Amino acid sequence: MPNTYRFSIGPWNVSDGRDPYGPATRPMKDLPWKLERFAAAGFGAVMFHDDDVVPDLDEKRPQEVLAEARAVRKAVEDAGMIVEMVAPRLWFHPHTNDGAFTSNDPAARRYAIDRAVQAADMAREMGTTLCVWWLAREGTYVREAKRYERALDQMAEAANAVLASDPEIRIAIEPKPNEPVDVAYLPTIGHALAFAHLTSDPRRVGALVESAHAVLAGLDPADEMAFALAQKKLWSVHLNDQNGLKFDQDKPFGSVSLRSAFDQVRVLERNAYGSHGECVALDVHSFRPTSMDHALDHLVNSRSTFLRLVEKSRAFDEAKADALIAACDYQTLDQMVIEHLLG
Ligand code: GLO
Ligand code: MG
Repeated sequence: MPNTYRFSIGPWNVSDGRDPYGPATRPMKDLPWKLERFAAAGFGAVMFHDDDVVPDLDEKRPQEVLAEARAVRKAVEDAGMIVEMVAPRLWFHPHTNDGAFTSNDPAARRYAIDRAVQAADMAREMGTTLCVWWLAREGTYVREAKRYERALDQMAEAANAVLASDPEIRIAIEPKPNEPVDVAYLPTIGHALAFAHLTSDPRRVGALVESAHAVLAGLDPADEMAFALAQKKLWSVHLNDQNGLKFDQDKPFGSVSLRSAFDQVRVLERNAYGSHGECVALDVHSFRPTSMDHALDHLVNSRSTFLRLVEKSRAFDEAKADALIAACDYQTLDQMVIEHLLG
């Protein structure tokens, strides 16, 4: 049976266009506006940061936070979608200036653990067992300011607190090698999956591969996916694209390297990705000059490129490719892939 895919997007993927060098270029829209358009555009799932669900959650009591989370779940489900995951935003609050789980300030570390546990509570309340951890500030600007071994213990302590809070909760680590930190502690899928074994329940600590982050690490996104898939630990993907080693670009899927996008789709297809409920999430951003009339185009276009590449993947002449591989005729194989994508 061919795979069918469920696509997931997040409220932050429709932004007001501000960047570190300039102000908004579009109006900021609220969550109801976004959910209505996500559903109308045919997306099946929504991913959330904890404070996308409940703004100002630090000022609210735990029961209030969960009640608001239930209301957002209802809005998502009423619109015909599901909640894919909840991610604690551990990089905005003053307590996370020096890192969250690995801050040198014990009060800040406590804050980060409490917030990660609360995000897990919210996930359960919203009908998902998946928490995504993009460990934005777990790394260093000044290497001598921290000890890597201690940081690993601190991150494991945080993971253990979340795992202990609910027997079904799972953590998918989204590695990224740099930005905002200079050097991240968990830069690749290999690091993330090895880290899982430092926690109290390695089976419940897996990974999310973001295409752009793999490129920033100098790695092949398809290989990063294959590595996690081989261990049944690819619990989500953030498909997008990235033009070389510079700031994180979150370009539309396939917009830089169609061939790399094809290889990513091919590995997902080959491994029946999605058959255990995993979503194809698109972590893409609009180009800054984009107008409101085109506010969702980067998402719709990325999905359409993905689906076209699924067709390309299914139509790829595997027998012919196998014969070329057996003959070690990689020159012809290379051109066969190019012709297939051009065709
Ligand atoms: C940034 C990340 C970020 C995460 C999101 C979910 O580089 O890709 O967008 O995916 O915060 O945790
Ligand atoms: Mg991402």
